[in-house]
Amino acid sequence: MQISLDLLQSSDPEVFDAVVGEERRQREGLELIPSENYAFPEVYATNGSVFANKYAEGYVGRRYYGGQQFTDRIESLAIERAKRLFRAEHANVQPLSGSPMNQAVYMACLAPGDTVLAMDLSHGGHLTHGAPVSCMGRIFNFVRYKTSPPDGHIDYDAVLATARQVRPKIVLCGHSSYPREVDYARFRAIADDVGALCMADVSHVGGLIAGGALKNPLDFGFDIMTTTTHKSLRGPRGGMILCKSSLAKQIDAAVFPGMQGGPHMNAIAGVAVTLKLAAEPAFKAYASQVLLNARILADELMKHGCTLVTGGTENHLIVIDVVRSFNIDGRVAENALDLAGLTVNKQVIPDDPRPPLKPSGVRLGTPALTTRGMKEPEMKQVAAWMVEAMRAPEDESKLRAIHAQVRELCARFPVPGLDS
Ligand code: DSN
Repeated sequence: MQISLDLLQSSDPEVFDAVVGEERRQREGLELIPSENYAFPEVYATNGSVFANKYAEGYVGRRYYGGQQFTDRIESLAIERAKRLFRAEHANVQPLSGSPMNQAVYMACLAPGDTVLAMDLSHGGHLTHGAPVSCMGRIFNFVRYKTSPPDGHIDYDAVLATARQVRPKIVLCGHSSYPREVDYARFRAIADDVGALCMADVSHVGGLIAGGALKNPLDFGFDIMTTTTHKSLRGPRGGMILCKSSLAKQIDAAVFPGMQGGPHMNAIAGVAVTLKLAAEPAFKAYASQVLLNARILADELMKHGCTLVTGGTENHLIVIDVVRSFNIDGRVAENALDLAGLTVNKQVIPDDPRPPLKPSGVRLGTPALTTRGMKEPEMKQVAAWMVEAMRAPEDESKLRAIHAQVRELCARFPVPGLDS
């Protein structure tokens, strides 16, 4: 089956134009949002495959619709590959994305009103870790731990003290803007101390764990690990829950029929192929290079005078305090960088006095640049461009001149699947 974009162009030119425009934007700009990446080219094939047509409520061998010979085959492949790659006793590959994935864990393991100890959103946690604006934040009692000055790292003694005070049912670690490695042994010990389940949401770093560049919480006896599949892992949009066998039944029941109906089988086919590719030696090299690139980018930014949250990075992401560094807010920085072809996102910093749409920081990372094959020299150049742009956020001609140089760099580093 080979459906070309020509058909879309003739039947819906408006949608076609948006697709082509987005493709150009991704090809001709530097994608620095740390949760974004370029999927493995094989994923475009599975996403657009006939599996998109198929309903498959239920699980392998226990479905509510007929015609499941091939859906069962790909879901089994995805499950077995996930278990092998992450050394997990059980895997559920059906969550549609990160939010339903974490919601299913809460619904499986908690009763309404139960307490979860999780990282504060502005300190690097995530919306689905019980932010008051989220539905889960209204159903369960999320108590938040924070990072501590002066270094901005997690204060594990404080986490233990809070755990002893609030007696959570789940101790949750995992972050979307915390640039440091997590001490999983400490989190496991804290959960044991208060008799809680220990859960890690490694959505951002799932690919780096798969590639062996960062530690795997499951090696430290965690009960549950969740990860999205489309960030550092380079798969289709989706989520995955890995857990101990003792929790398998309740987790599966919470995903289906608890939270979801039909799984997206085209995404599960993409997860299966992604997990095969992520087990290959080339992906190990990729994961290490993501970390090396992030360290170099952070060091260069600091050499140019930038203030970074926690003073650097140990993973793939960096948070710049742009108020301190350039006396501009995160929205101004994001817009200026966008014009220069450098895509980042505005970001709140710990206990940010500013509102979320005009916060004090920007967040960036190296997974997508590394997918294009960029290395140390390119990181130095990117840091220089970023600083130049943020020093002159109103200077449109300078920003456009930077973008012209960005385009030249991009032309030398094709996007797998788009340019080759
Ligand atoms: N939106 C993702 C991120 O940027 O971290 C997580 O939901």
